[in-house]
This record gives sequence, structure tokens and C-alpha cells, in this order.
Amino acid sequence: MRTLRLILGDQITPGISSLRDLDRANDIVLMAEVRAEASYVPHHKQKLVLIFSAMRHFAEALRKEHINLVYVDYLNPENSGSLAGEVRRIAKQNNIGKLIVTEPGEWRVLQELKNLKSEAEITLEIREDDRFFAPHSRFEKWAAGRKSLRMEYFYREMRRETGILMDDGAPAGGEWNFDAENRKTLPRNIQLPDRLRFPPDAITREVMQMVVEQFPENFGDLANFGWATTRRDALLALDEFVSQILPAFGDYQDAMRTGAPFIYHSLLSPYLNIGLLTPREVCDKAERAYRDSNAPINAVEGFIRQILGWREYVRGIYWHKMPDYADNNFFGAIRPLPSFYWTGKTDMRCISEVVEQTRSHAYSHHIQRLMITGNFALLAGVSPKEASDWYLAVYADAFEWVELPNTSGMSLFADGGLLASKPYAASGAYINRMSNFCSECRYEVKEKSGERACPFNYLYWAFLIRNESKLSSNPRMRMPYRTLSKWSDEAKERLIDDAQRFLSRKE
Ligand code: FAD
Ligand code: DLZ
Repeated sequence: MRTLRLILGDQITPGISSLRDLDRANDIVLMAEVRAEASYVPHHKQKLVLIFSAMRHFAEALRKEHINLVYVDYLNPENSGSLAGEVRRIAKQNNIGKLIVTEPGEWRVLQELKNLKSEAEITLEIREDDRFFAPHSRFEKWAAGRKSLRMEYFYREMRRETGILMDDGAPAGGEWNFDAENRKTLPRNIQLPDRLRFPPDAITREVMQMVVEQFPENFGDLANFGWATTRRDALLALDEFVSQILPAFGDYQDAMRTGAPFIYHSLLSPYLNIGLLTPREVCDKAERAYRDSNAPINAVEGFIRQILGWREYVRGIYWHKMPDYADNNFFGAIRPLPSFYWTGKTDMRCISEVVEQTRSHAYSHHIQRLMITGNFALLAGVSPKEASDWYLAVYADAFEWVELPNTSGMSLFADGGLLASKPYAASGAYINRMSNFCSECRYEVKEKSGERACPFNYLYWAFLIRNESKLSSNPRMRMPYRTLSKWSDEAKERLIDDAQRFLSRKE
């Protein structure tokens, strides 16, 4: 009997563990574009093009190596529409006795493959995904017996263990974390750099055509599609980032501006998440820039912390807590997601800007996801499930293992503080400080209540009032609750009324 090796759409990595010890004479490699994966949320059109095109380019590379590949196109009439269905179908046709796969990134897909094992008479070997720094067992060891699972401590262990940005056992530059230097606002006249984007080649154009025809109603424009779909191009994007952009990454990490979706961010998350780049090579390259004095420590440490720290940590949390993590709802939030998350039609300039950037690029940088759309959903009491489904759909880098802890945990505090020590709730003042959005908005950011006031202001206070019993004992929330305690009942009622009025109207 023969062995089948399944490669998923986010396993586009030449050294993927499922391909090791491949017997070229007997084994079959399977890649399949399937309806179930393309529609479990209504993915942004660019995300679909990125994944299908990267899969097709990878398939081409495997064929060039004379690997025995079965590639199932989306429109193949025999395509059963699911990963399990395709494994079953190809296994039956080829006398397959064993399936080897690198562990899927999502709980849902893992269950699907495990179920397959019991239905079909196939031995299933699930291999570790060693593209990450920390195997599951490493995170579990760290988490065992801890009351508090804060990222910062996990990150320090990762630094020590990998030796990344370490000098003789001490953190390079003398500190573990340089975040305090990373909150500058963008100077008004700064010339932001043009970014390397990749014009679609013939394979990508064919996929674009298919996506337009098969997913006409999905959110997102393809006009600006410029993602790398091959490892070669992803490496060019990495080179460009490290040599041109990284030096200013730290300073302006939290800055936002109209018409400037990328600022000094890396745009590397889609490549990391589908496997065109590995976290190790990205961190190594960033560290080299610091060692060669081509980028300052606040930029390099800040960047590496996102990958070696946050990215590894949220994956650890996901697998530590799933499947229950998806049901967390600390505040009991049940509001449906407002339609302007899809249409961008709202007078709140910050939200319309972020939704527009998202539609154009399937991208929005972290602070926009957290402090604009995430902040609004938190303050308005949007259901974590609805918000999560939106984030999972609209970003090119969205996979549940990384999206869910960021949305449900970091942004919506739905896990009650497992991931974040306090909710990332902010009024308009924060948005005004970190962006130019408010100067172009019809609402007045300096007004706390009333028809003209910025909705983030009264929604912020109404959120604190509504959740006082759950939040007021949090030491990090003492300041706002102290402020609130000085206000009259009438003033508080006014804020609550403003919030209700705003939320009950259709923006
Ligand atoms: P940069 O700012 O250049 O950061 C460098 C790299 O660090 C990123 O490429 C990414 O791999 C990693 N990184 C940064 N922040 C995080 C983080 N909080 N968690 C994990 N990795 C991080 N990231 C995803 O990859 N997929 C998602 O689906 C996703 N959903 C998110 C949802 C919400 C509500 C929030 C607040 C954040 C989410 N993030 C997600 C994290 C972060 O916003 C993106 O990784 C980042 O914006 C990607 O852009 P970039 O590559 O330019 O990142
Ligand atoms: C996201 C995605 C999409 C849109 N399509 C496919 C596909 O057709 N075939 C496939 O193998 N993988 C796809 N993926 C990625 C899977 O959903 C991914 O492997 C899981 O999200 C697990 O991380």
C-alpha cells in the first residue's frame, strides 16, 4: 500500500515536515483547492487569490522536482469540496494505506482529519509543525501551574532559549522590551516609503478570474492585489522590509494616517502564515540588521517581539484553550456586527478609513485592528463570534490560531483577562493622538456627549459604566473608574443615552 502526503494551503513551505522522508517512487503528494476551506467564512477575494495562487506556484515547484503530485483545482468536476473528501477519493484511487500530514493550524481542520481516520481505513500520521519556535509541549510546559499567562514572560524564555537578541545571557541593548520608545506620532510632513508589491503573473491572473467568477459576492477588491505568491518574491519582500523599512518600524509602530495603510509595518504576516517565509529566517534577518548597525534596537526588538513573542504566544494560547476558547464571552456581548464593517458607510472617519484600507488591501496594521475596529466592537458590545468571523474573513493573514486569540482575547477581552491584563478600551482622545483621522471627521473628538460628540467618547464611558462590576476591581482600571466616580448620575445617564441612541440607529 502507498502513502499519501497532504499539504494544506497554509503549508507552502519547501521543508514542511510532511514531505520529509518522501519516497519519490511510491508516495503521492496531494494538494486540493476545496469549497469547504474557501467558504467557512466569506474570505476577502485577495486572501483567496493569495492562497490558491501560492498553492499553484508551489505545486509547479514540486512538479519540477518530479514529485508525484495530485493537484485538485477548484473547478475540477470530481472535486468533492472538502479536504477529507479529497483524501478519501484520492486514497481510494491509489491504494493508499497511510496519510501523513503536518498538523493543521486550526482545530476545525484537525478534527476533520482525525474523523477521517476513523471512517476510512487509513493510518494517520500527524507530524509536528516545526516552522514555529515553540512546539505545543514547550508552551504547555511554560503554562503548567502558572496563574498568569502573560506574553512578556513567555517571550523572555523564548529569547533565552533561541539566543535571539541575547548577549552573554543578557538582553541585547540592556532591556527586554523597548516599547516605551515605540509610540511616536507621525511627523506631518514625513514622506512614507513606497512598498514593493508584486504584479500578478499568469498563474495569479488565472486564479483572480476564477475567484471573481466563483466568489462574486465576497468582500474586497482585487485591483490592488500585490502580494507575493512565491517564496522567491516573499524573500524579496523580506529583504526590502529589513533594509528600507525596519529602521523606522519601532518609532511609528502605533501611528495611523488616512491614505497610509502600511506606514512602516512589514506586511509579512500572510507569508509567515502560509509558510512562504519562516519565523526563524525573518527574526535572524532582523537581528542581523541590528548587529550590523543598520537598524536601532527599539525597532528590531519591537519587531522580533511580535514574532518570537506574540505570534508564538497566541498560538500557544489557542491550542492550550481550544475548543472552549471560541465560546468565551466575558461581557456577555451579543450585539450583531454593524453593517459598516462591510460597507465602510459610517461618518466615523477612523472606521470608514480602516474598512476601506481593508477592502483595498486585505490588510490593516495591528493598531488599527486593535484600537479602531476592535475597540469599537468592544465598546459597542459586539458578539465575539461575529467580530471574530469578520476578522477571519477580511485579512489576508487570517487563520483561526492567530486571529481568535487576538480578536477574542486581546481585542474583546472575551477571555476575561487571560491574554490581556486590561481591556484595550479607549475613547476618541487616543485615536486623535495617534492619527489624523479626527481632523477629517464630522464628529467632534473633544466633545464627550451630545449629537456632535465622537461616538468613541460616550461609548467608552457607557462601556465602563455597564461593566463596572466586572472591571472596577482591576488595578489597571482604577484611573478611569476614579474619574467616573466623580460624575453625577445625570452625567452618566447622558452618556448611556447617547450610547443607546447611537447604537440603535442605522449608521
Ligand atoms: P508587523 O506589524 O510588521 O509585525 C511583524 C509580524 O509580527 C507580523 O507579520 C506578525 O507575524 C507578527 N505579529 C504582530 N503582532 C502580532 C500579534 N498580535 N499576534 C500574532 N502575531 C503578530 N495577525 C495575523 O497574523 N493573523 C490574524 O488573523 C490576525 N488577526 C488579528 C485580529 C485582531 C483583532 C488584532 C488586534 C490583531 C490581529 N493580528 C493578526 C495581529 C497583527 O495585527 C497582525 O499580525 C499584523 O497587523 C500583520 O501585519 P504586518 O505583517 O505588517 O505586521
Ligand atoms: C484558507 C484556505 C483556503 C481559502 N482554501 C484552502 C484550500 O482550498 N485547500 C487547502 O488545503 N487549504 C486552504 N486553506 C487553508 C486551510 O483552511 C488551512 O489549512 C486551515 O485554515 C488550517 O490552518
